[in-house]
Amino acid sequence: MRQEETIRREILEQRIDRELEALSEKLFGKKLEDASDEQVYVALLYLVKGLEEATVPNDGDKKIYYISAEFLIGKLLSNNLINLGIYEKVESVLKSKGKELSRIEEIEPEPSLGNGGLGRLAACFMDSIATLGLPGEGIGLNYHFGLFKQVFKDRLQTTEKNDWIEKDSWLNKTDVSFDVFFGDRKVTSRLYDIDVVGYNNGVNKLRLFDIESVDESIVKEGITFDKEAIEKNLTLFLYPDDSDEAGNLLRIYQQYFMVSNAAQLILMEMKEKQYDLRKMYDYAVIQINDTHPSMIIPELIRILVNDKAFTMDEAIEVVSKTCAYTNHTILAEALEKWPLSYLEKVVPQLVPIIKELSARVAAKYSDPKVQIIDDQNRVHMAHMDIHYGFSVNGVAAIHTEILKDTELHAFYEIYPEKFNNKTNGITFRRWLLSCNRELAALITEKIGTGYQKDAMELEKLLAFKDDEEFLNDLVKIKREKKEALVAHIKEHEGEELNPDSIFDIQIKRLHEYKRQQMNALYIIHKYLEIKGGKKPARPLTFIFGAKAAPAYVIARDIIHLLLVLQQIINNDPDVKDYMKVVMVENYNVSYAEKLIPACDISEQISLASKEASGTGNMKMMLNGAVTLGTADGANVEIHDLVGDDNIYIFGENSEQVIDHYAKADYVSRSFYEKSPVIKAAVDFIVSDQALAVGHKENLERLYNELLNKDWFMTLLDLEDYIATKDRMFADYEDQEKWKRMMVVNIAKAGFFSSDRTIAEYNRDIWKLK
Ligand code: CR6
Repeated sequence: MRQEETIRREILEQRIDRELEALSEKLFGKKLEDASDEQVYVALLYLVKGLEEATVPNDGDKKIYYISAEFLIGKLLSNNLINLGIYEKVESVLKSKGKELSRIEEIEPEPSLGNGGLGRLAACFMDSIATLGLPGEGIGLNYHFGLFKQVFKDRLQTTEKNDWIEKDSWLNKTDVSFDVFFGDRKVTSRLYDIDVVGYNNGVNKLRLFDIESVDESIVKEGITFDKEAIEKNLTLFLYPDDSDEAGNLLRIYQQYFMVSNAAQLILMEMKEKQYDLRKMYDYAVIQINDTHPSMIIPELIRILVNDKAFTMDEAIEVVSKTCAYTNHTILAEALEKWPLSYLEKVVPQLVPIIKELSARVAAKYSDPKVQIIDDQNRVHMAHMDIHYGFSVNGVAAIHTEILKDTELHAFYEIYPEKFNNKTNGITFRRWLLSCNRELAALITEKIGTGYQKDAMELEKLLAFKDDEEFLNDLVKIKREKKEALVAHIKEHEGEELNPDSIFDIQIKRLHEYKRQQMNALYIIHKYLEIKGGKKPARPLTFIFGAKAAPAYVIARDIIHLLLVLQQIINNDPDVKDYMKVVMVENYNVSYAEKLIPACDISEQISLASKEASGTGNMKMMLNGAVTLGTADGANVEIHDLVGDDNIYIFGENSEQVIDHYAKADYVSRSFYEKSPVIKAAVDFIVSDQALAVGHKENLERLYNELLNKDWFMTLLDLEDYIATKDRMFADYEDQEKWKRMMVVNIAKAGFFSSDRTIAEYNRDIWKLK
């Protein structure tokens, strides 16, 4: 089989040239060399799709269905060329026709099907499931405008629709269509598939449901639209604004649409294969990614009881043995609790089932903490998942421990056997082989290609820790990547950066717990120091990328502050040669692919206990950045792997933080009053200088929030953060030391391959052949 595969691929490689010519002729009536870059892109799209179709699908008796509201897949062309093993060949064929593959890659629009880490994780998992040859599918929705596109106006975040679907795209329209019934209406779905090709292995599918009646034209200014026109708006946006009831209902409509289609698809496939529904768990495992797909549980139970002659007991047993739940956060706000009255409006058919599930729990356990329906008639989706699924996993070691000891402790007491940890991972295909081809080539030159299949082999790099030539090559590549980023930022943001400066990068969703505001206070502190005559040893560049949820006011205020600082600092003749600040517009996967290889210092500074895992931390480490972080999420595991000498950990730990919450003894104002450094930085937010550039309303609100509330304890760790970051900048000047830290970080990153994560999911939860 494998040999056959290799021969087939070789023949295909020889034919790429001819096939591309033929496609160009057929599609555009032109020779490839005369085609425009846009046309070459389309020809490549069809070439790759044809090759994927010819690849053997992963098959087996049991299949994993990974249901998720988000799949942040990023652009697919270069990734798929790499996974098919034909990137170099295509590149050289194009070169011979005067075409540049890297320019053509830019033409592809980025699918806007996700929001942050959870969605990108789902995409990395799709890659690893296919690569490990496991039969599996992702199931989600085909949002036409996805998450919003971020546009800065007057130093404020504004939102526009992100129009990503083109006539020629990776989406394949299928003939699968289902009826989905809501209480008061019915919609008809249409399934679109995207092929997910593994690295030198079989293909799986990402299955995205849409509605036939969707109407893009109802979106008016920005991202506003009639939230009640479900037949038209259902698949327009990911996470529509939920600040009013209509928005909440729309989210429930979307979630039910997703799980109703998923259930029908799974049952259809089981029927086709003539599987015994009473042994559903032998053929299917459903991974519920966060709580958005939780209604799959009552929906499957409903179908089994109503249409398949199961008793309630039988249906509950079969479904509970099929479904597993992943928790991605301990933040209460992110754990969904739907008012029963909303569910009655949207999915009345599920309400009796949910009530029955809840009653069974109530009959057995009196603890209010474990109830599904609480005393305010809200349905706790995660609680339903835990009672009626067979596995509950956290996404990093410390996160799972916090779930067991604190957040979900009452559940852990009942079901200790259900709890397990699966530390997140990233696909090295996209986050090394594709985004940093030069580094991948250097690694291959030293240790061969084995690490591409077994990431733990990266440890072999440790043998080159004192190899001057290797260290210098490493630094050279970092420098080239910084130059490339400088050019990109110049073109897209209009800011001029210095590639000789230290690149300190914080890229992730904007949230107070992630503490971009603490980084901003550091920047103010540094600015004031330079104004006072204290120059840094080397210029510093602070780069941010982040979108704020449109309804999250303080998060938008923090973006405003960052843009105000960018304006002030980058235009101050006393300072701009020593430091610069850039907040990039519309941060997304494609931008991440440019930022991560150029990063020197990886900012992972969440309030300890709050970041379930983080995955950007892993991507930056793999690309030779050194982490500046709190003992939170996967930072803890990075620390364990690289040791004290190759990471900078600061701030209070999760036990101390959890203790502050328990005792309610954190008072931000006392930190402000105690420390002149903190006071000066915080006061700057509402100084005349800041107000001359920014908006009073936003800056004052943020200032007051920091002084009077500061729920995520920014000021708690600020002094330690400043001291640690300063020490890090000083250590950067010892380049012999820094280069070795880079090597250790790359060499120890193997553990964070999503191939390892998926192998663990399969070993402990899915148990596929
Ligand atoms: N925001 C966590 O916060 C984790 C990812 C993926 C998050 C983050 O620490 O790495 O999930 N949680 O597990 C949620 O989305 C609820 C995230 O992306």
